[in-house]
Amino acid sequence: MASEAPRSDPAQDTPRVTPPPHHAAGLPAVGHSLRMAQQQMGVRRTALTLLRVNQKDGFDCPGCAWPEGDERHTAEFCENGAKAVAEEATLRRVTPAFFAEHSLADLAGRSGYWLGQQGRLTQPMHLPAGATHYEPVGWDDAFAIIAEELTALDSPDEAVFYTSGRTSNEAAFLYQLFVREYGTNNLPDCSNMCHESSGSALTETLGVGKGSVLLDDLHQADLIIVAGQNPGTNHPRMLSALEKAKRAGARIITVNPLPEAGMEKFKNPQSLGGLTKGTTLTDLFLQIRIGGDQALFRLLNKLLLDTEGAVDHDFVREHTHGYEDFAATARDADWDTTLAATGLDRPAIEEALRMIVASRRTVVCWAMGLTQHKHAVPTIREVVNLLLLRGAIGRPGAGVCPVRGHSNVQGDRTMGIFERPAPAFLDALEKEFGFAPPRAHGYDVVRAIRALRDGDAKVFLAMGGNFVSASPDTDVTEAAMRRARLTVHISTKLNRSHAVTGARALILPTLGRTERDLQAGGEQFVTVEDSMGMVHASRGRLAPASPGLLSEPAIVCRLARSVLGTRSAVPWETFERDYATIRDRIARVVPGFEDFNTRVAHPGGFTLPHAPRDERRFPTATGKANFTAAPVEYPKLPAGRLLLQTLRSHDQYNTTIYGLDDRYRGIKNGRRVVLVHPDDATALGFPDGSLTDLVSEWRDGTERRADGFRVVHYPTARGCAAAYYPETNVLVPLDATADTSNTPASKSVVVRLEPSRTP
Ligand SMILES: Nc1nc2c(c(=O)[nH]1)N[C@H]1C(S)=C(S)[C@@H](COP(=O)(O)OP(=O)(O)OC[C@H]3O[C@@H](n4cnc5c(=O)[nH]c(N)nc54)[C@H](O)[C@@H]3O)O[C@H]1N2
Ligand SMILES: Nc1nc2c(c(=O)[nH]1)N[C@H]1C(S)=C(S)[C@@H](COP(=O)(O)OP(=O)(O)OC[C@H]3O[C@@H](n4cnc5c(=O)[nH]c(N)nc54)[C@H](O)[C@@H]3O)O[C@H]1N2
Ligand SMILES: [Mo]
Repeated sequence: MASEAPRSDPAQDTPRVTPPPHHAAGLPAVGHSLRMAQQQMGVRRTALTLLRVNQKDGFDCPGCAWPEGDERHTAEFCENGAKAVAEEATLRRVTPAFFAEHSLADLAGRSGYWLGQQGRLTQPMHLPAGATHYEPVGWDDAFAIIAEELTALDSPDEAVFYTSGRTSNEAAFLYQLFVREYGTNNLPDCSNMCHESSGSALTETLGVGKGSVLLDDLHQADLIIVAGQNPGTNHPRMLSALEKAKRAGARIITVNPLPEAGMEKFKNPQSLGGLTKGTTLTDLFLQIRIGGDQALFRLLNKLLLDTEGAVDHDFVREHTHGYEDFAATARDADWDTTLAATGLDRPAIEEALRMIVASRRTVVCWAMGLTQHKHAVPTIREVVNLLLLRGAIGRPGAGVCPVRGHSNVQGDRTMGIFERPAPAFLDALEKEFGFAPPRAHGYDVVRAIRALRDGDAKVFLAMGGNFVSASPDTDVTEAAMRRARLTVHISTKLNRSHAVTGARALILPTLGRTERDLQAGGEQFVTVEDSMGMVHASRGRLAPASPGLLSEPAIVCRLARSVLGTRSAVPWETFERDYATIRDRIARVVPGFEDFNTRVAHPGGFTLPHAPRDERRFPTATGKANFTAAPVEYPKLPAGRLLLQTLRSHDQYNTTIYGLDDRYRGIKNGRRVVLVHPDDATALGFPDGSLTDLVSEWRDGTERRADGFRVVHYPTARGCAAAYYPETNVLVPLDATADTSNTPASKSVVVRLEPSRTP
């Protein structure tokens, strides 16, 4: 299979490589973000906009889901938050004239970077069947087209409704309400590709699929383990929390195949000290092989069991279930397997053990490095086992901390964006709105792609995101999308999903976080939930990018009226006029949101209840926190192969490319690079700077290819390689997913290097 997706602009993709720095942030970061922001927004708008980010009366940063503390700095954003804001608040515009000039074929031949650089969408656009160009369409006509296609389906289950993670609570609640009243649970979301493994593992073991720590817990921790995460780039404000914890005496273990600059040393741009010295964050760096984490945590658990006084037996007795089975299995863990799986040496693991035993309050943070593997769910369960042995759940300064990606991805799930909704949630919807929601489970992302591929789904609608670029197996996904009768995208910016369409397509442009949202009932605000279950208001101040935009809640309300007509039992017009009326309903349907409107009026918002954290109550099947004992797995590589992880550069937000540099890894002006350990690269015959094609091998014998990558000799763990997503999504087989969570295993792709066929 060869990819049809365009490569990044070859003329621009000429990587230059220098040794990576050993620290993150500080003054260069501030300068870099201001330059990018000013290119998009100009000087005055940059200043006005950035001062509103994450202030209590401002808007929630559309960057990541890291929480804001109670004391806010004047500039409570980071370099990458500033880039996310600039990307949205840009002064560049995509107008109907643009679409008249650029055919669909032209757009499909452009890189994602180019598409994003064209600016904000301004008008609804329609691609009629057989047309070569998108044409302007009125909002009412656009909704009528969707209604026509949805009504023509044999079953509501032939439609798929995707959600990305920036959508507000209000819009998400309305969206799932519309979709369920229409008649399906086909609500895949970006979470399916992201923290689904965390949700699966935590729900089963602790009874709540969310993190159990608050920001203050990190500040109070004795030990923080950061596994499979690159906060210097993806959650820069987390570094401030780690710095604060360190100042209070915490120690930090970093588990990662790559030495990431942010975790080495951090120069806080928001304190004078940060402009000079910087804090060394990591005390112990475990440079693990990709996919070795379950084995590592299993051995640590065995060693804890063997260490006098290391197990919190009172906690285990009172609050857990399954200890005996787990302990019997864990005692079988052996050094040889662990050293092979992890590539670590014995003294390093023994040092980690000493640090864990010495810590009363331990937090484990993780992100995509743990969630995107075949055995991701048992890996995260093993992390939970460790914390349970130590009694480190529901104790101040201790707990699980899955660090979420999109700024409201956690809130969207809380609002019911889920293909497998809990019966209690559906009961509450039914009681509140008087219709019977469908009970059968819907498609997640991977199943939705299969359904489109096989002709079982025919209409695809996306609330945000960039489905074709974010999903695995690009060629399969694009072919699946092209089989649809209608594809619809509610978006702020142009992306590849607008260029790879069904027979007909619609682009519905919407307001972003930064913009004022004026409805018939006056100026509105929306709410979001961060990675730690804090809910707060977000209020945009900028004038909308175009008078042709509608807000996400307004789009859902009008769409619902158009599709459901008089059949609907829901007061869509009232909801559109005044979002407080939506919050009143959320308060009655979603536990933890009682008195929503009153409590969200409080500056800074409120914290959702979390039974394990608040009262050491575990709403699991057994009523206790569950130990689990899965067999240890780790990727085994055929000779001459590498295990490729697909990850983010410093200049991107998922599929949105801000620029071609990855400053913290010393890479400039190019994205088609593959980082390989010098000894591995040399043994395979690839000198530094040589050109290679990446060929992924899947167990069914199929091969997938991405050509023209520059080999960069880089100090990653042996046997491992790293290259950027989404260029490498073409290599991730659709069927390569995590057990239980079905998350694409985009951090463990078996590849071989071949001398490049492209010049
Ligand atoms: N600026 C910016 N911010 C973002 C995003 C962005 O693209 N840009 N994306 C947002 C989203 S949606 C998300 S989900 C998060 C993602 O945040 P991260 O999870 O930090 O993102 P990745 O770039 O995928 O980095 C994965 C990290 O895990 C490590 N890793 C890979 N495999 C393994 C393994 O097997 N074991 C261990 N221990 N480590 C491993 C990699 O070396 C890397 O450091 O960031 C969010 N924030
Ligand atoms: N190989 C590989 N694949 C991966 C990953 C990986 O690590 N490796 N990571 C996975 C992860 S963690 C995630 S979360 C997914 C991300 O998948 P998605 O969430 O689908 O992708 P994004 O790139 O975040 O979506 C960007 C688009 O969202 C739209 N947008 C931005 N803001 C708004 C808004 O406020 N409203 C609306 N309606 N639209 C908006 C813009 O049009 C923009 O082009 O990708 C996954 N894919
Ligand atoms: Mo994510």
